Amino acid sequence: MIRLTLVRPFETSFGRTDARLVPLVRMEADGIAGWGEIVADHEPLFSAETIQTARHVLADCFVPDLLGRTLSSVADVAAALRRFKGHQMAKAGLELAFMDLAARSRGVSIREAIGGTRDRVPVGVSLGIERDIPSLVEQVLAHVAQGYQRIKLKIKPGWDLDVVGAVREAYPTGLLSVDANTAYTLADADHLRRLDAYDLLMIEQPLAHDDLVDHQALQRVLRTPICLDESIVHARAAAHALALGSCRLINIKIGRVGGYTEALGIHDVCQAHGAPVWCGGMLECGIGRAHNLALASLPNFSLPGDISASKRYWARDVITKPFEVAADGTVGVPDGPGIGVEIDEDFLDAITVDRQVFTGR
Ligand code: SMG
Ligand code: MG
Repeated sequence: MIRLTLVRPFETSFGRTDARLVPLVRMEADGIAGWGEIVADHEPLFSAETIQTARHVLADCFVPDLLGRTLSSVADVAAALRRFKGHQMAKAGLELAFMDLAARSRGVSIREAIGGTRDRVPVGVSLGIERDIPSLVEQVLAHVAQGYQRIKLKIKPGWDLDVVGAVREAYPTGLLSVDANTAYTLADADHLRRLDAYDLLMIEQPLAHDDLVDHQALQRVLRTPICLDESIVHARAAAHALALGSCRLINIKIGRVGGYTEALGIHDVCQAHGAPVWCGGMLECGIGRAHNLALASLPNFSLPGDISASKRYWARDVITKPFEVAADGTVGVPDGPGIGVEIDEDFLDAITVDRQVFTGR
């Protein structure tokens, strides 16, 4: 467990983040180590999981189960954990570490291992709720100047139409989207329809985290495409959402869906439906970010991901070469073995607040 402080607080409709306690998973076999990151927060605000629930299910259920097994592929990890309900973020920590370990031991990058086709991926930035509109517009222009290809604004009731209008004025033709993180209900449909005037790429998760039916009703009256985030917890939910017309696109977060197995499944379901996907973010440190880049190298990731430069959140990242956004708004996918990044072990030790070790055999 490491502690990292954000360079600037990040505020969404459900709360404000100043720092992250990040549970990392380091999985070792035959002297090779693989790394994963768990994107749960202190409180169950984005989803029902927390850092403490992740810790509990890993230590008391998942790890003891896995230590008794022979695991040949990440699908074996997913299959072993399938009988345990929920806890996707905790499961993802294990799948990610296993994937890194397995790819490293074969000497290939995760991108190669999963059939990724891009060596650079287009990126956008997610901008939080600010104290006033001019401060947000300043953030928008600063990030556009850094090359980001798409701007996403966090919205909530009272911080929506005027905000989007002002940003549209300052950024008239660029790719712009909004993310409500479940802050509205279907009773707000007429209000949300007014967002159609701003030519948004999408509105992300306007309604409840566990809803597909009200989103279907809302999408019927909205011209702006709905993108589901919180509601898509596995590939079956993605198939249902697309069949119902609850959304037109989906963001994939490996953490939210339990790891690579479901993330790849969602990618394929969306591709079969002709629905684009993009890679979401959970304020990851360099380890989670490297996994996101590998995933986003797949062909149907056709829209810019929430994969910002390390410096967007961290004064110092946990990897030796922080991620940078090039002037063309892309980030390179590491091509070394596994996640392809080197861990800054000294820094990691310095910010480690707790550690638990589990040994098999
Ligand atoms: O990693 O740049 C990032 C964050 C992107 O906005 C982002 N994530 O709902 O998409 C989302 C939010 C969830 C995190 S809120 C703490
Ligand atoms: Mg979102």
